Amino acid sequence: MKVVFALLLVAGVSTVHAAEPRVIDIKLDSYSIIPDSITVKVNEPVILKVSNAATFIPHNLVIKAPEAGIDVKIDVRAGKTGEAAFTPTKSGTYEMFCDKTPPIGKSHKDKGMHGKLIVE
Ligand SMILES: [Cu+2]
Repeated sequence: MKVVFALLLVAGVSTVHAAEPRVIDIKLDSYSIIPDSITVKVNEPVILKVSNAATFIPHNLVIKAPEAGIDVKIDVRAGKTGEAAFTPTKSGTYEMFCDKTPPIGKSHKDKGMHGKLIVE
């Protein structure tokens, strides 16, 4: 009897957690974001696992779309990995980029560190 109850409980819990976050791996390098386009769904929880493949240059990933429930800014030192979580609430195409800018020269974004997040 106890076993049956436990099984029902497990089934119930897995139904409640139907919206498991989708984990997406993103690689930052000097000077690219790979992949440079990711597609997610409205109301689908997302976890971005962001790794920095550079040897010593720090990078970050910025996606600013508060109107769509997305407000990401994650700094990742060379060789490290970080995570950012969000749940998009509105469809559209939003820019993602690295906002690092050296005192001299072009910003990382201008050097190629940009891409798009598509919410369907
Ligand atoms: Cu950068």
